[in-house]
Amino acid sequence: MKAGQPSQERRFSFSECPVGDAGFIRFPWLPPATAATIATECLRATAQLGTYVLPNVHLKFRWASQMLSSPSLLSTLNTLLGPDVAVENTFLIAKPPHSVSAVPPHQDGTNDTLLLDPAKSGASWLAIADATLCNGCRRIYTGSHRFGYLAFCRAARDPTSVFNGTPGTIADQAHLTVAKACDLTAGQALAFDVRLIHDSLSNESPDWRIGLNIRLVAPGAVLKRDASAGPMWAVTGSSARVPYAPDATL
Ligand SMILES: O=C(O)CCC(=O)C(=O)O
Repeated sequence: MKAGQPSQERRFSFSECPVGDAGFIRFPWLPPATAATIATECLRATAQLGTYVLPNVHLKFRWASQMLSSPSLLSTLNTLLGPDVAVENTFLIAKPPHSVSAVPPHQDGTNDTLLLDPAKSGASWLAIADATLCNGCRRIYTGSHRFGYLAFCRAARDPTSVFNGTPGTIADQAHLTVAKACDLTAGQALAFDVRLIHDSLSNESPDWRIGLNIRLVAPGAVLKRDASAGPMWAVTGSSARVPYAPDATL
């Protein structure tokens, strides 16, 4: 793919962005008290599993699948994406206090194994604990969804980071515009265009920063997806599952 002009992108006009021109909206997802209870579960899970990054947490934990049935979330999804919406992936990140824990700039709708139609998909980020610039909240690059999908690459591993592995990022950093920090209180969320470039900085505070990222798809949104990516979890529409994971481990 050439930076800025993948062939698939030419099929999408900018006006098809489900969240409107800004590329993102804020909405309330959970009551603060529910978020506080879930934060406790998240920290228990990270301690038990020995990791700060939990992929597809909704397939593993009942408390995580239940978050996906929040009435506020479902009505936001129906407004943005129509009656049939499924979760393609969830990704929970807990940043410990005073940790090197930055996430490099990337777009959620494309990586080396995935391509989502931006007109039929969206991403959301839920603050499970208060998120501030100091503790590593989500930052968005304002208007960057207008670039379309950009070439994807793997960043070098930072040996000082609490995260293992080589995170995905955009190859051409010249596309980075002005980063806007999105402070959220626990229970608040962002819904954003899957092309919107975003990142987060390290946690420099004495508190945990806990957030859940989800990718959401309407019918026909998935243009490429790895066979090993796990089942998609329908949350609204006729095939929606009850919010209980049969393979829950907690
Ligand atoms: O939780 C974060 O700080 C960033 C996570 C993120 O951007 C993602 O999972 O796509």
